[in-house]
Amino acid sequence: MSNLETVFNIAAVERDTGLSKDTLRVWERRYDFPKPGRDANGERVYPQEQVDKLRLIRRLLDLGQRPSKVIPSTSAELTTLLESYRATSAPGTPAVVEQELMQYVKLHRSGELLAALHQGLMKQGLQRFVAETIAPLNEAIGEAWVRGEIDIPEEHLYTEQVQNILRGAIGASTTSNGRPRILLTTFPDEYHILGLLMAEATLVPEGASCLSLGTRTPLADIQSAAVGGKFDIVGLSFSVAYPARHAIEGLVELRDALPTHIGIWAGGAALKDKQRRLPGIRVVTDLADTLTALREWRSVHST
Ligand code: B12
Repeated sequence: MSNLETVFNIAAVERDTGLSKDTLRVWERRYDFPKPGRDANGERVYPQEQVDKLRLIRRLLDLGQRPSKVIPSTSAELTTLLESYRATSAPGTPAVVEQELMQYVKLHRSGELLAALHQGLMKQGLQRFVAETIAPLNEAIGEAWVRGEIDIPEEHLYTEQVQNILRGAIGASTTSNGRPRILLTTFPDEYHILGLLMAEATLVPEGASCLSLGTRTPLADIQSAAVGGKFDIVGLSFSVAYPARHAIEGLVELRDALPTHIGIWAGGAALKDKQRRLPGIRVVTDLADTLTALREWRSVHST
């Protein structure tokens, strides 16, 4: 390795690729890739082209490819494979507003993003803003990520600003003592928070009381918070990235752990078409269905 070549230590590679140090070391042993050199202290250093290949691998794993298949391939082969995914997620014709918001995300213009989101909220009102602007924008962000147009920092920037705007608007439309009382959270491996916030933004203007614990709550804590806080419903969110089998197992376990008078609503793309496998749980397919679930609950509990 020439001295002039740029190299990265393992912490930098972890940060850049999202692959943990442990994963990098295991792959090195198991697949003979990556193949780091060593610095003067004997610490691993990775050349740029290996880091580039690791980034391609990370993206393909996120799309469901297996390490044993992608790691032995060349960077050129991986790029071709990634292209085939990109071709199937070609951009539709996003609305002008969506295009403008996407540009702000890509250019890290968070102030302008926030202002444009705020304007959309003012024009549409909270429920329509969430259903008609944020839901399609999530899709567009996810697709731009598959095409390699944005990366984790841009996704974070996007999520932060959407959270800011939704939290403010939810706070402003909260009424006290509304029913049902809904506890919102996700299971421990689910980091995606926007589904929860979108559900809350849909329910609160209807007079429901929501308490969000944010993401990643252990099942035992969900159970004790729901019982202790006298909630009517526990609402959980599962993004499309969440393995449906785990979601079902966890939900069945939670159903058993909760008294029957506490309902469970489970939403998010991971549970599409899974209602049949979840007796005693209301699978919510989208935001319109969230309102239907609310109406159902109120009609059953009005007496
Ligand atoms: C923002 C984002 C991130 C951010 C999240 C930040 C945060 N704190 O939330 C970061 C960068 C951290 C991230 C991480 C990851 N992400 Co991500 N992410 C997204 C993005 C753009 C939005 C996610 C989101 O919150 N969606 C909102 C959800 C939950 O919407 P929904 O499932 O359609 O649900 C709707 C309704 O059902 C209803 N609803 C949802 N929940 C509930 C609950 C109740 C009670 C009710 C009533 C209603 C309701 O509301 C929604 C409105 O339409 C999506 C794109 C997308 N299409 O969703 C990708 C996406 C989900 N992520 C993806 C991936 C792969 C990942 C990572 C694995 C990447 C990685 N290697 O790190 C990790 C996984 C982290 C984890 N363990 O959870 C993929 C999943 C691909 C797949 N098919 O599996 C997606 C689809 C991007 C893509 N196109 O490839 N991500």
